[in-house]
Amino acid sequence: MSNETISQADGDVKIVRTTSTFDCGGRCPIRLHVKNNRIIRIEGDDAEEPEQLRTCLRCRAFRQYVHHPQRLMYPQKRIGERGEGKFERISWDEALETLAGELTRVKETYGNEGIFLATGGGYLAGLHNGGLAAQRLMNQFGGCVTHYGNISSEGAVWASLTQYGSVMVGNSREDLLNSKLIILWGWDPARMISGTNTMYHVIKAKENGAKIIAVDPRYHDTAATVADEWIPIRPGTDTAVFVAMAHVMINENLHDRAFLDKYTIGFDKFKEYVLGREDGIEKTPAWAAEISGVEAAVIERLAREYAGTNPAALMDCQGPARSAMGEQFNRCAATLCAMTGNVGRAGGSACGGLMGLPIGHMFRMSAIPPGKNPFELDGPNVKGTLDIRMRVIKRVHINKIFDAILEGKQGGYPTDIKMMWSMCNNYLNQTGNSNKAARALQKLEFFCAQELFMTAQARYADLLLPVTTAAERSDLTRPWPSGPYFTFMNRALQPLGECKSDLVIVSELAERLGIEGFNPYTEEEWLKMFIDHNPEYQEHIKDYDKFREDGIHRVKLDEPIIAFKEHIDDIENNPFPTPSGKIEIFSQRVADLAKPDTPPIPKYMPTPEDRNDPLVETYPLQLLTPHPKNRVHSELYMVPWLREVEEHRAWINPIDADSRGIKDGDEIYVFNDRGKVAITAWVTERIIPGVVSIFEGAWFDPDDEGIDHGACANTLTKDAYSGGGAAVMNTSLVEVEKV
Ligand SMILES: Nc1nc2c(c(=O)[nH]1)N[C@H]1C(S)=C(S)[C@@H](COP(=O)(O)OP(=O)(O)OC[C@H]3O[C@@H](n4cnc5c(=O)[nH]c(N)nc54)[C@H](O)[C@@H]3O)O[C@H]1N2
Ligand SMILES: Nc1nc2c(c(=O)[nH]1)N[C@H]1C(S)=C(S)[C@@H](COP(=O)(O)OP(=O)(O)OC[C@H]3O[C@@H](n4cnc5c(=O)[nH]c(N)nc54)[C@H](O)[C@@H]3O)O[C@H]1N2
Ligand SMILES: [Mo]
Repeated sequence: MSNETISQADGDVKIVRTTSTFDCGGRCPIRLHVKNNRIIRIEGDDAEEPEQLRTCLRCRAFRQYVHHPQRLMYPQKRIGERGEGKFERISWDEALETLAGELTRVKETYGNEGIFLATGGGYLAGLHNGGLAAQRLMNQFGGCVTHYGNISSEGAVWASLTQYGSVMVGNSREDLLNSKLIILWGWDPARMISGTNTMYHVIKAKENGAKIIAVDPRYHDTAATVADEWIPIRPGTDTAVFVAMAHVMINENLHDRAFLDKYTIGFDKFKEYVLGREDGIEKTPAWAAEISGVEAAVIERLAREYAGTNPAALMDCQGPARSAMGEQFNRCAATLCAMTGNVGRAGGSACGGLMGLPIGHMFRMSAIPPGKNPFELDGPNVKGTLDIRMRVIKRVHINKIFDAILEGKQGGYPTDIKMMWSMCNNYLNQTGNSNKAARALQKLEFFCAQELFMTAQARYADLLLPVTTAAERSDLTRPWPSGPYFTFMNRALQPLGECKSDLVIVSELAERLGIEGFNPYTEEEWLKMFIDHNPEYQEHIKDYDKFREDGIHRVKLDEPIIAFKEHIDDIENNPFPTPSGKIEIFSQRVADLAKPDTPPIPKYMPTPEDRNDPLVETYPLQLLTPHPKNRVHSELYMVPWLREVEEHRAWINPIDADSRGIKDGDEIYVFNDRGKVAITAWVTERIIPGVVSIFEGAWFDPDDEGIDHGACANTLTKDAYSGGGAAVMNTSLVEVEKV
C-alpha cells in the first residue's frame, strides 16, 4: 500500500499515491505513475471491496489536465485591450512587483475597501489553499472586501440551520442499504456524485430490494440506471408538491404524531397553512398538480407510499434549492422527514440538501489560522476553516460581486471596488449573468488572476500568475459531503514551467509588502503540524507515516453514521442545536426577521421568472443548469478525453423542438434579455416540455455581436439571490430558435 518505484531501462517510474482537489465533493484515491516529471499513467484505488473507492472519470483523465498544452506556464501581463486575450511573458520579479504595487496604490488612494479578494472552490485542500493564504495576507495588510454566501448551497445551509441548527444532515452512504424506499428528489449522484462511492451504494441498495423513485424535470443518469419510476416535475414547484403530500398525510392520518410531538415545534402552524386555514387556500393534490404538472393521483400515491414505507430515505439535493425560493425546498423536505419519523433513523433521512457527514468533512479541514505567527499566536485551535476569523471590512453577496463592482456605493453597495485579486474561481463564468460580469471586469482599475488556464475570466486579467496543480504539491484534503476518510496528497511532480502554488505566491508577495514571518515553515512541517494540532486527526490518525504512504486513512465505522441519531435517541439530554432544542418546523428566529420572502414555516411561493411570470409570453421556456459529469464546473473543460464523454448540448423536448422547426443536432440560439448562447440541440424526451437544460461550466466565449459560442449557462442566468441567500441559477426564462 505504499508509494513504490519501478525501475525501467530508460528511467525509474515512481507510483505516487495522491488525490485530486476538485470541488465535486468526492476524493478519489489515485496512483500516479511518474517518469521524468511526467504522469504517464493513472490507476485508481487498490483496496478490496467493499472499501474500495471507485475512481471517477474526471480523476482518470487527470493526466491530460496536468500536462495540458494550454496550461499557463509563466507570469504574463496584458498588452491588448482588456478581455482581448493578448498577453506578454514577464518575470516573476516584475509580476510580484506589479501586484504589490497595485495593492499598495489602491490602499493608499482609496483605502483597503477598494481591494476585492475573490476566492473559490478551485482547490480544496488545507495548506496550498489560495483563498486562505491571500485572506491571511490581507488581514495583515489592513483588510479587504470579499464575498459572503455559499454559491453552491446557501439555500440548503439556511434551511438546515433553521430547521436543525446544524449543517451535518447526512447519513453515511452505506445506510442507504437500510432503506426500503429511496426518493431521488432533484438528486442525480451518477453524475454529480455526492461523494466518491455514493452511486455504488445506491446500486447496492437497489440490489438489496429498495424501490427507487426519481422526481426531476430530467430523466437523468441515475434515474435511467436505477429508478423504478420517474416522476417528471416543473422546475421550482417541488415545495407545492411537498405541501400537498403533507395534506394527504394529515387528511389520511398517515403522519407520525408521536414523533412530531416529541421532537418538533410548529407543526400546528404548518398544518394550518396546509389545510388553508391561514390563507384560505387548501393545499390539496389538485392545487399542487396545477402548479407542478404532477398529477394529483400521483401526488397522493407518493404521499401514501412515502408515509407507509418504513424506513424511507427522501434525498433532496441542492439543484432545486439553487433557485428563487430555494431554501423552502430543503426546509419543506425536512418537514416531511419529520412527519414520517425518518429523522435520526437508520434507512431514513433528515433532508436539508447538504448530505454532509460529521467525520472528515471539508468544513473541518485544517488550515493556517489568520494570525501572523499562527501556532504561537492563535494556539492550537486549527479546527476548521469556518472558525477562522477573517478581517473582512465589507462584504457583498457572492452572486452580486459584479453588480457591486459596476454599481458601487451609488447602487447601495457598501463600497466602491477598484481592484480585484482572484484565485481558485472562474466567477465570470460561474456566477449569474456573465455578460454583466464581463462589463464589470472592464471597469476595474486592476485585475490580477492566479490561474492554471486562460479561462473565460482570466482573459480579462491585467496580470496572470501561473499556478501549480494538485499533482505538484503535498497537502491534506478530505471529501465533502461523504466519506468518512482523510486523504494525504503526496507531491508527484516538481512544479511545471514557472508555476507556483498560491501559498508560495502569496508568501513571496508578503515579503515584498514588508510582512515578516508569513510562511516560516516548510510544506512538510506545516502538514505535520496540521495533524498534530487538529483533534479530529488526533482521534483517527495514529500513524502519520503510514497515512502519508497510503495517501488515505479510512475511518472504520461499526455502524453507519445517522444524522441526529443522538438527539432522537435521547432528546432530553441531547437537544437539537436550535433555540427551542427541537426540530423547528416553525422558526421564531425567522419570524423575527419579518421578511415576506422567508416565512417562518416552509411555504410554496411564486417567484419572478417562474411559469406564472407574465414574461413567459416572451420567454416561454424554463432553463435548468445542472452540473456536468465530464467536468467540475468549468474545470477540466479543456481535457480532450472528457470532451469525448459528452458533447455540450441543450436538452429540449420534441414538443418544444418541433414547434420551432428544430431537429436533433441543429444549431440553436437560447436567449433572453441577459444574453444569447449558440449551442447544438439534443432533442430528447429525457426532459419535460417547457424546460431546456444546459450544463453549467462551459466557457463563456462571446463574439462581436455578443453571441456566446461557448454556451455558458450563466450567459442566461441572473445575478440574484433568494431570501435565504441561495444563488438563483435554476429560475430563468428563455426562448429558443433555430440558427
Ligand atoms: N448556472 C449555474 N452556475 C453555477 C452552478 C449551477 O448549478 N448553475 N453551480 C454553482 C456552484 S454549486 C459552484 S460551487 C460554483 C463554482 O464556481 P467556481 O469555484 O468559480 O468554479 P470552477 O469552475 O471550479 O473554478 C475554479 C477555478 O480555479 C482554478 N484553480 C484550480 N486549482 C487552483 C489553484 O490551486 N489555485 C488557483 N489560483 N486556481 C485554481 C481552476 O482552473 C478554475 O478556473 O459554480 C456555481 N455556478
Ligand atoms: N461531476 C461533477 N460533480 C459535481 C460537480 C460538478 O461540477 N461536476 N459539482 C459539485 C458541486 S460544487 C455541487 S454544489 C454539487 C451540486 O449538486 P446538485 O446541486 O445536486 O446538482 P445539480 O446538477 O445542480 O442538480 C441536481 C438535479 O436537480 C435537478 N433540478 C434542478 N431544478 C430542479 C427543480 O426545480 N426540481 C427538481 N425536482 N429537480 C430540479 C436537476 O435536473 C439535476 O438533476 O455537485 C458536486 N458534484
Ligand atoms: Mo457547489
